[in-house]
Amino acid sequence: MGASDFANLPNIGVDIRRKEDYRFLTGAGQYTDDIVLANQAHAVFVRSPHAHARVKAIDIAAAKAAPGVIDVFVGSDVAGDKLNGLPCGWLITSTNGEPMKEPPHPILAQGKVRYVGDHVAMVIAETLEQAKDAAELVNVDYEVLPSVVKVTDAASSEALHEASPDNHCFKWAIGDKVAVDVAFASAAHVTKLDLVNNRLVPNAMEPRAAIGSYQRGTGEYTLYVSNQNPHVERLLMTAFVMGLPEHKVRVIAPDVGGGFGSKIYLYAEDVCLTWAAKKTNRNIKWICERSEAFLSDAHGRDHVSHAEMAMDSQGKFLALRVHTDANLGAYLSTFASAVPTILYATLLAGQYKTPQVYVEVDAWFTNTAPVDAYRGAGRPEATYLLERLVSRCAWELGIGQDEIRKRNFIDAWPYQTPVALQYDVGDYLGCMTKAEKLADVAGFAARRAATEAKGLRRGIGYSSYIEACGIAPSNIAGALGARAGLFECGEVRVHPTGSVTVFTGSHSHGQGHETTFAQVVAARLGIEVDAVDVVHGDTGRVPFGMGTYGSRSISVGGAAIMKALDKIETKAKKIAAHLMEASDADVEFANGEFTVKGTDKKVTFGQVALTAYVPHNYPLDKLEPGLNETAFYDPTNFTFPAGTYICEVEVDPATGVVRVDRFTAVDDFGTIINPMIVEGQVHGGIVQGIGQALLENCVYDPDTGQLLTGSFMDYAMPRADDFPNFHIDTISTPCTHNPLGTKGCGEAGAIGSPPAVINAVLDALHPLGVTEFDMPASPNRVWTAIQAAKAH
Ligand code: MCN
Repeated sequence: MGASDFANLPNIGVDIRRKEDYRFLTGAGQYTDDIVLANQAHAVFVRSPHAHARVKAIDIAAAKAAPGVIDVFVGSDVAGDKLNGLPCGWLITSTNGEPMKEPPHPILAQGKVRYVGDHVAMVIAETLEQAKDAAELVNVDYEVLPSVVKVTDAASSEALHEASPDNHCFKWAIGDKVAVDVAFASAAHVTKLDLVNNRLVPNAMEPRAAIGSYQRGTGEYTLYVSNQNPHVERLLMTAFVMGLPEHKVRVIAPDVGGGFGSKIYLYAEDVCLTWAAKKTNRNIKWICERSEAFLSDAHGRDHVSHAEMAMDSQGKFLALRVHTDANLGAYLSTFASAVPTILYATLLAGQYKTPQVYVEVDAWFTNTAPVDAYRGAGRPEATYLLERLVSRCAWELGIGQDEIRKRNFIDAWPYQTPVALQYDVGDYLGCMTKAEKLADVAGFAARRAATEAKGLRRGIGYSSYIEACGIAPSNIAGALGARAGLFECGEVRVHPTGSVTVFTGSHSHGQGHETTFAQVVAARLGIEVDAVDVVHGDTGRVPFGMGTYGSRSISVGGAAIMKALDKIETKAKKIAAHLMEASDADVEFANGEFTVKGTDKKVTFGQVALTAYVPHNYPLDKLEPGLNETAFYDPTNFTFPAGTYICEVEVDPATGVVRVDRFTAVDDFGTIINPMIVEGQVHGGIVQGIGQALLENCVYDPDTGQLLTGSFMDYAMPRADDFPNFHIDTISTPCTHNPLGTKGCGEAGAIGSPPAVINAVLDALHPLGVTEFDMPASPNRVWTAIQAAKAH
C-alpha cells in the first residue's frame, strides 16, 4: 500500500484518546517501583563527593557489619569477576588521524573517581533505610586532584584518563574546508557569532529505577528497568560487560514515566544490580532519588561554538564555517560520540541553500556527569547556532528576520546538502507563510507600541528548524563512521477471533504508541482500534528492537509493522481465496473485507482469521495454519520534519524579567496518525525548549567541580504558568520513502523553540544596545546585560 492510500484510510489523521491513559490516570500503571518481588532487597550506591580524586583505600568493614546488610561491593569485586566497563556504542572515526579515545568506564570506581556522583560502592540490605544507614559507614580515603568542568579549559587541565593526557577524545569534521575558505575570501559580508549551548539535566518525571533478579534453577537473569530500549540495553550488557549469552538475560522496561533520551543508555547501576542478584541470590531493587538523578543521569547539550556566515551583497548565503567544543563529561556515555557529530554537524545546513558548509568538532573529557542525547540530541544545538546566526545576519544587513530566511530557503527537493544529508521533501516557505499568518506578524508593530507604552520592551524572534528523525538508516550511519545502523522490528499476531496483538521494538514512555500503533493496524485491517493491543518493552515477548529516541518510532517502528501487515494481507488473501474458491490473484482487500474481483463474493477479516486457526478442508500443502508475521525495517533515509516558530516576548528592563507573550509553531510532520497526540508532543517539546531558553541551566563550581544546581531549588524547571497558550498548526509534505508518509514529531518543539525565544529577547533589547546573549535569559542575566550595555 502506498503512503497516499494509507493517509486516506479511516482512523488515520483522527484524534483518538490515548488508550493507555485510563491506566495512567487511575493509578493502574506499573512502573518499576510498583513491582515487588519475593526475596527482595534494596541497594544504595555510595557516590564520590569529589570531582576528581584518587581512591587510596575503601573500608567497608563497618558497613558490612551494620544491621540488615546483605553485602557491600566495590570496584575490586567487579574486577575480580571480570566485568568489563561500560561500552560506548558509537565509534567515531577521528578526522585528525588519531583514533577516538575510549577510556575505561568502570561500573564501580577502579582507583579513581572522575565526577561528583561517580559510583564507588554498592550496599545491599534488607530495607532501604538499612542500606542508606550502612552506606554512611563506607569509609573512602580520597586524594583529591585538580578538576575541570568547563570544556574550554579541558586541554590545559589535569588528565582524567591515562588514555587521554590532554583530555581530548576526538576531532571530527565534515564539509569542504578549502571551498569554504575560498567562499569567505570573496564574501561581501561576514557575520560572526560566539555562543554557548547551556548544559541541561533531563529530569524525567519518573527517576531511573531497576530491579536485578536471578533464577538459580535456570541460570536466567531478569532486569526490570526504567529504560527506553530494553533490547539494546541487554545487548550492551551481555556482549560488552558481563560476557553472558544474550538469551540468559531478559530485560523488561514496564511503564516508564518519561525519558527524553536519558534512559537509552546502559548505566552502571543496571549492571551492578543484575550481577549482584546472582552473587547474593536476592532480587535487588534500586530507585534513584531526585538528587542522585541530578548527579548521575546523563546530561544534555554543553557546547561552546564559534560560527561565521559568508554572504553576497544581497544577503545570499555563500558558506558557513563552524567550530564547536563539545563537553562529553567524565566518561563516554553510550551514544555520546554520535551527538555532537552525525546528529549535530550534519544538520547545520538547516533549511538553506548554503552551497558550502564546514564544521569541525573537538570533543573533550571534563570532571562532570557524562553528557549524551537529551530531547533533540545534537539537533537543538545545531538549530540554536544556525538560527541565532541567521537572525544576526538579518540584523547586520538591516533586513527582516523573515526576509533573510526567504532569500535563502531551499525550494526544490530532493536537496543534497554539503554535509551528507539529502532532504527528500519539504515546503519551508509554506511553513513560514502559515506561521506568520497564525502569529499575526502584521499586528506586531501595534503590539510593540502598546508594550512600550507600559514602559516595557517587546521583541519578535524567528526560528526555521529542520531535523533528521527516524534514526538511523544503516547505509547513512555506516557511511558517517558509526558502528551500526538502526532498524526496527514489528510482529503482528492475529488471533482466531480477529483481534490483534502487535509486538514492537519501539518503546512508549509517554508518546502514546499503544494508541497510534493500534490506529495504524486497525486502519490497515479494517478493524476497531480497541481490537488491537500493543506490547513493547520486554525482550522476552518482543522478537527484537532498537527502542525509542530520535523520533523514530512511527516512521521506523510503524513502518516495520506495515511490512508485517503486508505479509499478513498476502497470506490472508490466500485464505480468503480458499474460502471463496477463487484464485489468489482475484482477491481484493479493503475496509476489513475480502472480495473477488467482478463478483459479489466476500468474506470478512474475522472469518479469515478464524479459518487460519480452525482450518477446514485446508490446502495444507500450500498454506500453513496461523496468521502471525514478523518484519524488520531499515529505513533508506532519515525523515526531515521542519517548521517555522515565531515567538514574541515582553521584557521588563527594570527587573530583567522575560515573559513569553505569544508562541506560534507550524510544523511539517508529513502524514499525521493522531493530531491530538502530535499536538501534545509539540506542546511538551516547546515547553522544554523554552525551559532551556529562559530557565534551565546546569552549573558546576569551576573550582571544586561540585554541582551547584543539584535540586529543583536551584535548577529551574518550567511550569504551566510560565507560558501563554501556544498557536500550533501543521502543513504536510509526506515523507517519500516510508510506507506511512510520516515524519517524527517527538523532538521538534525542543529543537525549534530556543532560538525563537532568544532572537525575540535580542530583538527586544537591541534598542538598549544589547547584541550578545547566552541562554538562559534569566532576569539576572537580562538585567546585567542591559546594565553592561548602558555602561558602554
Ligand atoms: N505521530 C503521529 N504522526 C506523525 C508523527 C508521530 O501520530 N506524523 C505520533 C506517533 O505515533 C507517536 C508520537 O506521535 O505516538 C511520537 O512519535 P515520534 O515522533 O515517532 O517519536 P517517538 O515515538 O519515537 O518518541 C521519541 C521522542 C523523543 S526522541 C523524545 S526525547 C521524547 C519524545 O518523543 N521523549 C518523551 N516525547 C516524549 N514524550 C513524553 N511524554 N515523554 C518522553 O520521555
